[in-house]
Amino acid sequence: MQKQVLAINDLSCVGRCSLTVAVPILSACGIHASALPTALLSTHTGEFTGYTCLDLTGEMRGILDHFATLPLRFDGVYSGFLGSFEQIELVGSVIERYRGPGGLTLVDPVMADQGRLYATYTDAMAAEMGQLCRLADVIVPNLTEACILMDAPYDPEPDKSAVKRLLEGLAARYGCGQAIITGVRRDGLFGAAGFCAADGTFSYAGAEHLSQVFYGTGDVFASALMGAMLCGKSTSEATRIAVDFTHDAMLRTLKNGLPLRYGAAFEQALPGLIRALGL
Ligand code: PXL
Repeated sequence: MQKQVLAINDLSCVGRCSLTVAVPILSACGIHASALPTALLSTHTGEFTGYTCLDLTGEMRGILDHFATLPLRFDGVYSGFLGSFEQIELVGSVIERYRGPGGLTLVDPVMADQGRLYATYTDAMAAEMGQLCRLADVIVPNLTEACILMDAPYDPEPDKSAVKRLLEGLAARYGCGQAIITGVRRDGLFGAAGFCAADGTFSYAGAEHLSQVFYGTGDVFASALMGAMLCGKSTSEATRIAVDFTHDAMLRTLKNGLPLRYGAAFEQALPGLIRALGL
């Protein structure tokens, strides 16, 4: 039967990130994608000024009340950027309400990068994000977020054993079956390191490091990872597929001379993702 996923993220009208990335990528994976928008912005917040932003926490409650009247079943819930403490709590209740046996909950604890919490994030919100991670089957923090979640000092280039310790620590502390840390360098490559608690395996998938700053690539990666996992791929297979897809999207953006602030041109990389999934 076709799988159905609820993607909880903001809707930035212009600039590929959050919902404008999650919905098409999940659809390409053959999944019925539904959306719960957390905020409506004219653009994403990187490299744009003067953008509009409407918080939708109140509307989310109304949407969820309506959902409660429908015979809805989600095989997966995927959450990304959340704007307030209250919203993180609300997403926790959505996950508890909708996660079913055999379902997959993926939490991307978007809250920090480059060793620092984002300006909109308080320590209380970061702690609440930790609570949300406890409800997840899969978490995909970047290296900064992984260190915050583990109360560990930030090290931008941890060695192999430090990454393993972080991964095992995350899975143990937050009770997640799978932890994948993004933005990990290894042997001159840039990619993601994963741990699957069920079989105790570690994996790494990297690609050539691109020095340019892209926006929304974390969302491209997490969406493809979610799609691949729902298609039955293991932690290591799904991580490899998502890294290759994200890298392909970034390369296409550069090759076509497209402005980076509008995000990575993942659209023409979708056929490759579909092939990698064997669909
Ligand atoms: O994850 C990327 C992203 C999502 N949502 C908003 C953003 C960004 C990146 O800048 O600004 C609103």
